[in-house]
Amino acid sequence: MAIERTFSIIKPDATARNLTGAINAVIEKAGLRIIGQRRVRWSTAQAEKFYEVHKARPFFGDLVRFMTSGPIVVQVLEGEGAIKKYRDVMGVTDPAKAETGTIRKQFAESIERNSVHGSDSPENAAIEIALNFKPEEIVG
Ligand code: 3AN
Repeated sequence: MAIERTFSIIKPDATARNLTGAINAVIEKAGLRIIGQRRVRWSTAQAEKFYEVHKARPFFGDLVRFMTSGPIVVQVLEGEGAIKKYRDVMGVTDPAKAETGTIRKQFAESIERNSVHGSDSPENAAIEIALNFKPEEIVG
């Protein structure tokens, strides 16, 4: 398995509950390295662009409102098979179905307020990283 980079977001439900450090501890314990990190607040336009693929879904409006409701922490994570590894560490979308020890099982409030995002493919990881980070902000 090759060294990969993936894009992560610590979502507003998690920053509101002061969980950035606790989530980063799970990430680092899993062997993923945080090589880029910035706390930001997205505009509606930024959230709509990021979640463009979900535009037709019934939850799109609520998702954009939620993702712009407070600060988020955007991250670049690096490690062996980082994309799948981080998806495993996050747990599935619905925290009620997530496995013990995953970030979503431990911290998520609901299917929408599910604490973290992680890229689902190498193509999307590259797109999402480029959308959120300048090359010089990533220090591997
Ligand atoms: P994941 O984040 O696990 O890859 P996606 O890409 O299917 O899940 O969904 C993107 C985001 O949209 C989720 N993280 C969640 O916040 C929200 N979402 C997904 N499905 C639902 C749903 N059925 N109801 C409300 N929000 C949802």
